[in-house]
Amino acid sequence: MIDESTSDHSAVKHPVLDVSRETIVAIATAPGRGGIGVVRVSGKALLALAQAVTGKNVSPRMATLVTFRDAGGRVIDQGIALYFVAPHSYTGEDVLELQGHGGQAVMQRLLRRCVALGCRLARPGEFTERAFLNGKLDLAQAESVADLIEANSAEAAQSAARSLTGEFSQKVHQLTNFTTELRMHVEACIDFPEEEIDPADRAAQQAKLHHLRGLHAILAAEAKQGAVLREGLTVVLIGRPNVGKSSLLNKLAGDDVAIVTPIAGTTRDHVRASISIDGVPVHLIDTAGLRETEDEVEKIGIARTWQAIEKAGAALLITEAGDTVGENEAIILAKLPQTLPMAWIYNKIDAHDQQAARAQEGNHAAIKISALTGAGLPLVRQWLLETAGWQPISGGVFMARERHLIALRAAAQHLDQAAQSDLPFELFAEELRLTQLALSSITGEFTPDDLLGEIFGKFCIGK
Ligand SMILES: Nc1nc2c(ncn2[C@@H]2O[C@H](COP(=O)(O)OP(=O)(O)OP(=O)(O)O)[C@@H](O)[C@H]2O)c(=O)[nH]1
Ligand SMILES: [Mg+2]
Repeated sequence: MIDESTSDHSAVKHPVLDVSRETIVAIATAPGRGGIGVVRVSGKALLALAQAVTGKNVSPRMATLVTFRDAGGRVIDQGIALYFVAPHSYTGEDVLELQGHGGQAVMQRLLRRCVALGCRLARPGEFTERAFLNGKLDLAQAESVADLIEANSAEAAQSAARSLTGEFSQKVHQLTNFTTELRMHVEACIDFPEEEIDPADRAAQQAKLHHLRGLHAILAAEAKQGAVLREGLTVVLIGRPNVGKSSLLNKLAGDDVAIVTPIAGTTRDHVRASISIDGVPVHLIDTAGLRETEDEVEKIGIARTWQAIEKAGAALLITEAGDTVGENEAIILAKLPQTLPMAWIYNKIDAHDQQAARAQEGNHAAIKISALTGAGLPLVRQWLLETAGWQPISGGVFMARERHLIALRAAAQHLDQAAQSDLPFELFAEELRLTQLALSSITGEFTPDDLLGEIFGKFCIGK
């Protein structure tokens, strides 16, 4: 967005660009102060724009030291202009990068200058959308650009980078090509009566299908792990007052995020902390202790606890070592969603002379810990990773989204259908066609416009 409060006099009445060409501009660097800030422009024939802003003829792919000036000739900044000629640029169009000093006012003035010269402010993700539309990236790669920017752990960044370089897409293409090959083989049989088909042909097709399903299963497992790295797990810490929920949150977060006191009913509002366990983002929510109360504020806190439980992916139900989960927690347990994965945490083992341990109690993992000393915390972290669905796999992980998992699941279903014994060739071929369709939606060969809008709309501006 242009900050209207930034006053300069760079607005000119006669843009040098033909607006219908839709040249877009945005500040590509993060808001705030930085050593360098970049304004990026993408469109057609940007030399005139470069000349107007810098007063120089910039050469393609050369870093040119220039002075950026407003319409009145006043200096905006001194910096570097970089010009990339289509199609050898990020977007596949002509791209001009104006690198100045990374101050908000400087960047805003440079941006306003470009807009005054006929550029339009880019929508979120529009540079990458153009890259996709111009065939520079496929859809899975384009999505990984946003995932890479958003990655909060080295593991998430690494898996997004693998998707960006096209490793994930290549595997999807490999599966699609294999499916096409098999489909051609099957379709070649459609025109012949069943009795004329060599049984060896059928056997060869089944063998190929078996191989295809094996490849698919590996890719689906890798993608699922990628989705875990991206989405992580939201966990609520619940239990009666004073059992040590806030203490556990603080210990897991490695910081005094929540107030801890011996007074029951200390935590009233949610306290959140996001941590990374082996690169998997885990969002912890400490809640108000659940009990009957007449205190108005505490009542609201307790209502919020139940709201948090509804949205959580898992719960840690905390009690004191020496107590039995179930008796005191009966009311809480009765109200919890049946499907919510839950571990029972027996806290304060230091005060009860017990050892850290993990066991199974009925359907639940039971973990003995001390939030005070940290004993047993590795067991809690391990349970959280398992519950998030994290299983480190040897081949590495691709950053994948729910959309990709849905497509891979659809492909798996069609492959399962195709594997039914004695399926007529027409139906076999049709299942393979549907498999192809599902797979190619991942890389964006057949993707509806509204889906594209949704994907790129979630990018940051300038990317
Ligand atoms: N000995 C011992 N004391 C603990 C441990 N964990 C927490 N405590 C103490 O228990 C008291 C309550 O801890 P909190 O973490 O505030 O408990 P809470 O469950 O968040 O309580 P509410 O917010 O009131 O619901 C504090 O005095 C803590 O120091 C532990 O592992 N060992
Ligand atoms: Mg608390």
